[in-house]
Amino acid sequence: MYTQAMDTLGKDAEDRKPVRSAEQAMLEARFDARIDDGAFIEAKDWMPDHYRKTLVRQISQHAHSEIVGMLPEGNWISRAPTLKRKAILLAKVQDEGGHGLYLYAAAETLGTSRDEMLYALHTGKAKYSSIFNYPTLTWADVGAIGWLVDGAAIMNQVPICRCSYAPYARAMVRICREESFHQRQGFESLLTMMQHGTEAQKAMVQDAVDRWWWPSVMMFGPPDDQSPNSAQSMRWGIKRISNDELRQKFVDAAVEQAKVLGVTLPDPDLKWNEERQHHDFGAIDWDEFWNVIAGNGPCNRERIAARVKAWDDGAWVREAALAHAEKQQQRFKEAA
Ligand code: FAQ
Repeated sequence: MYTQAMDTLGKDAEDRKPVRSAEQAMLEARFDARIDDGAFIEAKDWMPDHYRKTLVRQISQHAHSEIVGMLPEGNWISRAPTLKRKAILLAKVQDEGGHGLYLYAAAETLGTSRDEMLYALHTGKAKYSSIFNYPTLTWADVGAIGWLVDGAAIMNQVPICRCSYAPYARAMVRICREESFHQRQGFESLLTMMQHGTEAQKAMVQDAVDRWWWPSVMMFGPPDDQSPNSAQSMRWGIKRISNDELRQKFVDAAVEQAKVLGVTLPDPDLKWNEERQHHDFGAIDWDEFWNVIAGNGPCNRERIAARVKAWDDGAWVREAALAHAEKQQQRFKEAA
C-alpha cells in the first residue's frame, strides 16, 4: 500500500510536507544507512530527489567554474614571456577545459543534459566561482592564480575525492592531481620572479598577490553560519569539510608559502594564534563577495559574453558532428 498521492496539507509549515509512502521512507532509511556506512552511491542507485538536485547544482557550478576559469589565464597565452611559460600555460588552460568536461559528464549521469546546464550558465541562472570575475592585469596574475586560486581549489577539492557520489568522486581524483601541478607551476613562476627578477617584476608579483588574496579567501563560500547548503551536504557526505575550516587550512598553508616567496599577504590582522594553533585573519568583505555573485563583479558580463560567443561560434561544429553521426548511423543501418 502506497500513500504518496495523499494530500495532507495542513496549516503549519511542518504539516505542509507531503506524507512519504512507506516504500519511500524505507528507501530513504536504506540510503541514509549507506551514507552512514561510508558507501559510495552510483548513478543507477536510488537516491532522494534533493540529493540529486544538490549534486547537479554543485557539480554543474563546479564545471562552469572550470570553463569560465579558462578565460582569465587564456588572456595571457599569446603574451607569455617565454616559450616554456607559454607551453605550461597552454597545458594548464587545456586541463581546466578537460576538468569542465569530466564534471559535465558526472552531472549528466544524474539526468541533466549538458545543453540544459550550459543554457543555465549562458542565461545567468547558474553560478560559477566568484574568483573568475576578477581581471588578469599583468603576467604575475597568472602566477598568483596558480599559487592562490589553484591552491584554494585543491584545498576545497581534495575532500571531494571522498564525496558520496562516486562519479563525482572519481572525476575529482584526476582533477586534483592536475590541480596540484597547476598550483606548483604558479608558485614556481612567482618564485622565479621574486628570486631572479628586477625590482619592477618583484613589485608586480606583490601587486598581483595584493589583488588576488582576498578573492581567494572568499572562494570557499560564505561563513558556515550563513551557508544554507552546508548542513545537508555534510550530512550526505557531499561536502566533507566546512567552508570555514577549509578557509582556515588555506590561510595557514599560504602564510608559510608567502614567507618562502618573500611576499606580504595584504592583511594587517593576520597573525599566529598560539591558543588556536591557527592564524587569525582580518574581516572578509562579504558585501563584495555577494555583489560579485549577483553578477556585478569587475568582469561578470565580459565572462558570460565570452562563453555565449564561444557557444554561438561553435554551432557549426555541433551541427557538423550531428550530421556526421546521422550519416554513420544510416550507413550502419544499410549495411545491417
Ligand atoms: N562563488 O551554502 P553554500 C577552480 C554560492 S574550480 C560563487 O556554502 P555550497 C579550478 C553557493 O553556490 C572553483 N558562488 O554553498 C580552477 C550557494 O548558492 P546556490 C570552483 C558561491 O554549495 C582554478 C550560496 O553561495 N570549485 O577554481 C561561492 O554548500 C584556476 C551559498 O553557499 C567548486 O565549485 C563562490 N566562491 O558550498 C579553474 C568546488 N561560494 O547554489 C581555472 C565544488 C558559495 O545555493 C583556474 N563546490 N557560493 O544558489 C563546492 O565545494 C561548494 O559548492 C562551495 C559552496 C564550497 C563552492
